[in-house]
Amino acid sequence: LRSTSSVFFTKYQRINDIHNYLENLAAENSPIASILSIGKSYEERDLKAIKISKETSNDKPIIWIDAGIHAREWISIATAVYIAKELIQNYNSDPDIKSLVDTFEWYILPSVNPDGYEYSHDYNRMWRKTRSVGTSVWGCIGVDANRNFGFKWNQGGASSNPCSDLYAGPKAFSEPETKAISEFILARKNQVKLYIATHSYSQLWLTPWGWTSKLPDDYDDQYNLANIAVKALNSVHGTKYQIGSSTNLLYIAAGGADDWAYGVAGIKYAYTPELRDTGRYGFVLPASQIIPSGEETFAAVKAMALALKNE
Ligand code: ING
Ligand code: ZN
Repeated sequence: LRSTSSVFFTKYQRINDIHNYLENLAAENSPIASILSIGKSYEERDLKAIKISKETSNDKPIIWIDAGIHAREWISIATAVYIAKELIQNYNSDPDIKSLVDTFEWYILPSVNPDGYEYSHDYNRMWRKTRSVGTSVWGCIGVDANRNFGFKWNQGGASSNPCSDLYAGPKAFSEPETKAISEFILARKNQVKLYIATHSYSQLWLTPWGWTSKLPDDYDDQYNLANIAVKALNSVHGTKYQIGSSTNLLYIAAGGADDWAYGVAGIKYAYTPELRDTGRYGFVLPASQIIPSGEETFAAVKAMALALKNE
């Protein structure tokens, strides 16, 4: 890789620089990586993902990782790019990673909400929602994309008020960003074995459900795989994560991505990791923590994938 890559993770990059980094990563490693756009954001930015796979057949099991659905959760985006880099750069040197890239098709979408991400750099560091312009008489903009998925939509922990930070939108999948993810996943739903929607902050490895305090039938399996993730994560820098359902550890919140992935797409292992920290810096996590967060989160994802591979 070019020397620019060594400084890439020393700051929170803008969306164009992230896209350029991914393009270079793929171009320089074309046998195992390629770029795709799964759609466009409201402001017509590409929803750019990197596919990491050794092409052997068309129906390999899929691991999906996204991040940045909430604009201000910058560490999730940087960490997702870091995970892509690790998978690619260690393919030849780490036999476990080689086996994971040979076994799975990985799709990593670091910025689900690029419009909001750019807005959070230029105008409001605490922006959470998309940037879609609705019909609100108050002139309020944006939808909480993690309340916009089409499962139990707007049935709790979401708002019908366009000025709320938890606005569920005028209807399920009103946002081009959530719509694009749902179409991409549904077209491959029988292949997707692991769905990870990365957020920050709180150091939690969340499982479904978000819409109810009841636990799903698969909770024991979901918990056990999360436990493998959190143990591996902890072994890197000692960072502690808790495991539990979103409702039980946080609050009721219907219309989230992991509930939809599990409840509609039928993906048993659907998670929402909430990355560093526990509130000292919150969303404004110093850039010096990008690499440690990347290292430990990659260890978690790698451990999960190895466990699934051997399942
Ligand atoms: N937390 C998540 C949120 O969207 C969550 C918690 C996870 C809710 C899964 C619903 C489903 O509120 C953050 N930090 O955004
Ligand atoms: Zn979030």
